[in-house]
Amino acid sequence: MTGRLIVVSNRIPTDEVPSGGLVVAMHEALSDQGGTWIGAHPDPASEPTDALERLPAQGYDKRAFRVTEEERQTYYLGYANSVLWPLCHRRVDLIALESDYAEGYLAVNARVARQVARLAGPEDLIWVQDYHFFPLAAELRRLGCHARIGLFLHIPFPVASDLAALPERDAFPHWLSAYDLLGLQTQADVARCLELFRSLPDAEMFIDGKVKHGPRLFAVAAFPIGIDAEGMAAAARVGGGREMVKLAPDEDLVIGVDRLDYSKGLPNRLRAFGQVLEHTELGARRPHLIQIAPASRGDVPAYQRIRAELDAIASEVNGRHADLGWTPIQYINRSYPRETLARLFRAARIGLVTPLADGMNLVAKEFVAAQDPADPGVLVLSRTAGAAERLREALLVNPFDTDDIARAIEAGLAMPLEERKARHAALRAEVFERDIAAWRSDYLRALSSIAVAPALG
Ligand code: GDG
Repeated sequence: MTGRLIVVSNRIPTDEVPSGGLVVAMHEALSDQGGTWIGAHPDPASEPTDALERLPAQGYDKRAFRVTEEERQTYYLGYANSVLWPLCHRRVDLIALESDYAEGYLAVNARVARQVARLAGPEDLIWVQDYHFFPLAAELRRLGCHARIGLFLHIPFPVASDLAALPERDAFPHWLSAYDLLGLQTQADVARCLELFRSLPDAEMFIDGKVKHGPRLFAVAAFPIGIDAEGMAAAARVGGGREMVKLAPDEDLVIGVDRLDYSKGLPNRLRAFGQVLEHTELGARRPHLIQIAPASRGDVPAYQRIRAELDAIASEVNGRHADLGWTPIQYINRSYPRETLARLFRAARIGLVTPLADGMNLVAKEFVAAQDPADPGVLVLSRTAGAAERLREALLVNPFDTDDIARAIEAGLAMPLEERKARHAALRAEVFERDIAAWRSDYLRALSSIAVAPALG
């Protein structure tokens, strides 16, 4: 690969040892080949500044930009998480349109572009992460940057008709086509992206999958993100998960782990579990749900509402079904070390992953990697999660249909060992083969194979 790698992501680990799937992948890529990682400093700046601050890192260069408190409200909580996030997750009803959101988003992108442009040479590869930076490449091109620039979108590509709700709908395709490579999670995302460009009079599709839009030619492809499967399996093998949560011998653990987000389908999941309890015969093995849901984006009103809704459903189900010495749902709003999650996954009979919409969903893959192949648990997975495109041997459910989820939980609890092993073996092969290292090298190979070429005239 020629040129240096420059990664831009909103989140950047400020400590030397990174954790979390994406952060580990970026760290490994940069440790292998050197380069620079640019991300937002967790502390606000008193006023906007073009200077980047160096962060401690070994083997590569890590730099942070700061946003002001006002920009955190407009760029991050506002445009990124109250406009683009609901748009891409098919919740246009939750889009909050405030006049200063787009202004803040564009201002931060323009500033980060100036910072990146100062560092990037024409041979470098610029790898931009996620919806916080849709307009970054367009800003870089305006500054005369001809380097190869790729975007990887971690969340679903928006449905073309939903884009009508975006005030910047006309600019959106131009933001995208300023990239050389648009990496999406699934084939379904690629289809949605092509549908958008097909509807534009100034776009043309080529047989090799490239798209010409105005003067720009770019590629669109799926790169399903993976996990550090070996690492998860090793952490899970420590075992002792049942003891950790003091399960009674007649209890089967059902586990859910999600950021507390309205896209994750948590209300229907808890209701479906309540329905299962209605059908559980006295004296039978009892399912016990541990739902870990660390709060996120708590300053956004839609997140405050989902939190209140979940509190109410969990206490209603528990109030109805709890007994002396038994609480069926343990609903927890804090986060745990990855090692703890790994042991809980392995102890669980069922992993519940039922988002209404999700780019991929790493928890589904982590649950599979953590299982004991000789006695594996069952993955219940939304058809609407990106992960379902390739994890076909999970029990696939419609996350809008609580009866369907309840039936899958019951089927999972009753599933014979041989069927569990067969399904798990197929899922495991997929998760280990397409792990996070494969994702990174596939993407970077595709980006670096694009010829360095200025716009078609
Ligand atoms: C976005 C897209 C896409 C959760 N609670 C704890 C904890 N986690 C970890 C999980 C998992 C990660 O956070 C969450 O990843 P997901 O993929 O499930 O979801 P998003 O955060 O929405 O991620 C998604 C992803 O980007 C990558 O492209 O798959 O579709 O929405 O790794 O295990 N980790 C720890 N403690 C917790 O309590 N340590």
